[in-house]
Amino acid sequence: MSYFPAVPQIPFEGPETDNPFAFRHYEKTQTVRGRTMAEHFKFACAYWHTFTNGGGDPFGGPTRVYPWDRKPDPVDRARDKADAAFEFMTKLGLDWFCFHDRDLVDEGTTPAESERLLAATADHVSEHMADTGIGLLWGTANLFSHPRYMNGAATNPDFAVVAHAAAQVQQALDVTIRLGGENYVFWGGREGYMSLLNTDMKRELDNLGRFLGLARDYARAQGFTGTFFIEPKPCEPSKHQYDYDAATVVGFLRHYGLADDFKLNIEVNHATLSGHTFEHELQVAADAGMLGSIDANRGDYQNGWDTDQFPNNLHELTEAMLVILRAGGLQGGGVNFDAKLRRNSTDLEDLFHAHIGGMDLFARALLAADRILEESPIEAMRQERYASFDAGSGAAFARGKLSLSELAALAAGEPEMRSGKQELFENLVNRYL
Ligand code: XLS
Ligand code: NI
Ligand code: NI
Repeated sequence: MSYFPAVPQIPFEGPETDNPFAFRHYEKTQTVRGRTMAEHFKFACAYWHTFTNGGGDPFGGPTRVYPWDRKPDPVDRARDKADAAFEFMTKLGLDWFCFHDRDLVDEGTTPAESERLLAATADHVSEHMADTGIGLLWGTANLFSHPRYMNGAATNPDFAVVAHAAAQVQQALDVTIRLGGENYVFWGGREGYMSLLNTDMKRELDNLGRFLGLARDYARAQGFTGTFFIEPKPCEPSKHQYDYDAATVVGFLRHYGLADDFKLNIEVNHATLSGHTFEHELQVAADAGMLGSIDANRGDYQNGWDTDQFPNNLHELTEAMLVILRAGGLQGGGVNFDAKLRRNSTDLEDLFHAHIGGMDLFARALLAADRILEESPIEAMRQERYASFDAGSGAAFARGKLSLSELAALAAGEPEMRSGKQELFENLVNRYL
């Protein structure tokens, strides 16, 4: 049975096509900088937004009832969902997917029952993976929806809840490993606080660092060789989340001895919520050698929450692709569409339009960024701003050869004014859009 009978396999037809079910720019096999577009991006479908999200919001219930979400038995429903998911990904040419444990199948009433439900679902999912060649980019545990996690999971002040979180993470790691997952993600929506009055922040952070180390040790002992990612977000649902932004997480990972095994998964809308640009967060991660993966979406300029809209700003994405290309690409991860349809987009086909648009936009941004780096003087202009550190005393300083007094003795006359030329840099980028 087909869940999307009206939608054909999505072809690449080029920029001139009028076909809404075709790619205009994303051509899987097209090579840019020695790698195919498919290799650059490793586009992934987010199981939660695409197959479990009916469009409910705090003011109203779902507007979409999915045909794969009807049967009473949880494993039957989970199988139908997987059938729909793999049909959808195959038609789009999406080679990867990501899930929370609870997206695959409902939670059981005990950890043992949850494990049984997950295993039964994984049997079916792994058949689809073998048939289609679609891979698991990352798995994760939903440690934020269940009421038991209202005060946190690994950072909960109650040890009984921390133990429960461990049982859940262990099972999520098991299913990720069983399905050949390339990476494993931690996003700590409840790992933070609502009020500092009742919170011992240091104790909670120590527990979080310890918990992540235990998860790593367990997964490594099971043979998992992939990367662990932390996904920073400053707030929502907690007032303050410990994984506030990329710089905070880099410091945390180094402090708790996790820097060799963990990298970052940078989400666009989380970056903007933290008061940074997406490219800033990417650059911080890249400079730390921790640019692992990205969650693609966008926020809303007027709203202060995680609206998770599909990407559609070419200019912003091109600036991001400049950072990613300069960094040599993503380390182990890919581009996961952590984005959802608007509540009033109620046709099943809208799921296709959303992903086609996002994939095409990334392709355009990649092509533009590549040309900017290859054809424009931007790299040379940026380097030239720092040329005084490349030779003479500047180079000696950069190599750590000067004391403060030696450096101070080199102060002579008022330095010449040197323009930052921001507008010229901006014009260079715009020429390629
Ligand atoms: C929520 C997060 C979440 C993570 C996975 O804001 O983006 O969806 O990506 O837990
Ligand atoms: Ni995300
Ligand atoms: Ni998010």
